Order: sequence, then C-alpha cells, then structure tokens
Amino acid sequence: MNLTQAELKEIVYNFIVYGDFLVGVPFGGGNVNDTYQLTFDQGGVRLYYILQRINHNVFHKPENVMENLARVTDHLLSKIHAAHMETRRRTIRLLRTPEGKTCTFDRHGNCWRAYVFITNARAYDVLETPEQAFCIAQTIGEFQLNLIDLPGPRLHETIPNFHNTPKRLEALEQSIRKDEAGRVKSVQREIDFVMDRKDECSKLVKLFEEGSIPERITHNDTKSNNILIDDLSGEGLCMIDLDTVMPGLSLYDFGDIVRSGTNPAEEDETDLSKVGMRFDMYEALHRGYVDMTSGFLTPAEYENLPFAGKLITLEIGIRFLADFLDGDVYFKTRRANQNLDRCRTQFKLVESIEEQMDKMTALL
Ligand code: GN1
Ligand code: MG
Repeated sequence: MNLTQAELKEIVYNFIVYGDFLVGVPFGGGNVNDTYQLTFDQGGVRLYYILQRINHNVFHKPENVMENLARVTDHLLSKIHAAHMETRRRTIRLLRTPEGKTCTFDRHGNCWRAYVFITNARAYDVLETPEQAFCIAQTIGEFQLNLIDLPGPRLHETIPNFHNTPKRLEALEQSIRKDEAGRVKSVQREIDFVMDRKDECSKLVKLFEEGSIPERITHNDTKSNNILIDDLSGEGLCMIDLDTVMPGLSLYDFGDIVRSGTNPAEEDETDLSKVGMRFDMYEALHRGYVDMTSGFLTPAEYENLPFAGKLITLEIGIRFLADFLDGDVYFKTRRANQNLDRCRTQFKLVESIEEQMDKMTALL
C-alpha cells in the first residue's frame, strides 16, 4: 500500500515535528510493516524522519508494541546519557504527539509511529566483512546487556510463541494438512528436509523449560538489516525494528544473526550455489557477541551458540515454507515463489551450517 504525499503529511503532523514537510518516499526492505522516509525543511536545513505503519495483521495489539518500545528506548536512552555517549544515533527515538502519545491512528484504523531518522548510517542485507560482523554482533550483545535491568513489569509478548520452534513446526504441519493454495505436492523435498530434523526443533525450548537457559529481554528479529552501522567508523550503532522486543532467549538473537550475517547471498537468492555459511563471518559474530555477553551468559547458553545458528535458520525456513503453503499471506512478496525461494535459501544454509558444525563448536 503506497500513500499519497497528502496522506503522509496529514499523518506525520499528528506528531511534534520541526520544519515544513517536503516529501515522503517508501524506505527499507522490511517484510512486515510499511516504512517511509520523510524529508522536512527547517529554515534551509533538511530534517529526516521515519514514519511507519504497524501491520496489525501481524501485531494484533499495536498499543502493546508501542508500550514495549517506549519503555525499552527510554531505558536505552538513560544508559546512553549515563555513559555520556552520543545520544542522537545510539538508539531509535520515538516522536511524541502533543498529548505525549507515541502513535496515532489514521481514518482506516491503522496505527502509525515516527522516529528521528539516524543519519550517516546504514543497514546491510548482506554483510561485507568480518569486521562488520564483529561490530554488529557486539551491538546485539550490548542491546541484551543494557536491557537486563529494565525496570517494571515483564514486557508484553507482542507475538506469543514467536520463536517457539516446535510451535512453528506444528503450524507448518497444519499448513500441510490444509494445503490452502494446492502447493504441497510441489514442495515434498522441503517438507522431508524439515521432518528429518524434527527432533532438534524442541532442544532450546526444553533447555528453557528445565531451567538451564533463562528468559531474557531479547530483540527477536536480529537479521543484519535490523542493525545500523556507522558509515564513517564502521561501528555498530544501534538496533532498529524493535517491534518484537520481548521476553525471549539470548540464543534467538545470536541464531538470527548467524542466519542473516553469514550468508553472502540475499535471503531470497534463487541461485543456491551462492548460498552458504561463511565461517570467517561466523567466527567474527561469535567473538563480537561474546565480547559483550560473557559477563552474563550461562554455560548452557554459551555452549548452544553454534546450534542456535542452525535452529533459527531452520525455523525461519519453516515459516517461509508455511507461508508459501498458506498462499503468501504473512510475509510481503514481490514476485511468485518468493517465499519458496526464501525457504530454500534457509535450508541450503542449514546444510552448510551442519557441514561446518565441528569447526563452529571448536571455537567454544
Ligand atoms: C520479518 O520485519 P522484518 O522484515 O525485519 C519477520 C522476522 C523474519 C524476517 C525474515 C514480525 O522481519 O521474524 O525473520 O522477516 N518479522 C516478523 O526476513 O514476523
Ligand atoms: Mg526490519
């Protein structure tokens, strides 16, 4: 859904913004929400904001998403202040309405929020160097570290069981039974691939249930393009896309950066010969993450770092496959078979991780 300039302008002026609206353009490559970059003019100076519609088919309670976001970003900001660090780019910052609200609803009932745009930084779909991987993993670890002492009640689970892999597997089995789009016959190989790995799906959930792995506040969507890197220094700046910040396992975040950060190809690459786990990138991710988290990770969390990379890659592949079978209703698609291509990429990556598991484990 693309909005007109007049519509964007009307929505953004519900927030306290400075300057005059110039233009708004679609921004970023998210698979779920609609995002725009807005340019304002303030006496000849350009100001930039991000305006974003929360997809309420995915997030059924946008108010809960925003409550989590406000608490988390305020807490991060207080840490940044305390450390006398640059405040403009180390966390996303929400705009408020004159009433102090962090979101506004349009006439169709869509929930919108806005952020200060972080300049001179970018998010990478594909990481280019081990140095980037190291910095990005540090940023993820630092995010978890900074949220350990978040005051107040438990955060809302904005999507319940988001990373519950056995539940994701059940959902896939249901999609297979329903065969809503008549596609099951075309993906028997992919289904077999999952079923061969069925037992492993519950490993982390079991460790959590038996108390070996604690619940933490985690980001839960730590693919590489949800972390900003400073253009100049190459350092990790901050995590973006905080909608799924909620109680979770530290390993979910490490697993998802292994999935997205070690693959040299796009998430929906059709040429599978280009897909694989780059070990030098994995090694850098491991070092960067441990650099920030060694003070709090339990032995069971630490030992399962390599496995988490495999599991989360498999899990996201399962989700892409289920959505393909459901007729592409969850993830945005821009072409036919995109979800199937995404699934195949993930499964190729799982195989590559399996082949290199010994080397990954040897880093521990
Ligand atoms: C979605 O919104 P985006 O594109 O950052 C999805 C993640 C998936 C990812 C796969 C709320 O993230 O869980 O891992 O796509 N977010 C949600 O690219 O489902
Ligand atoms: Mg995103």
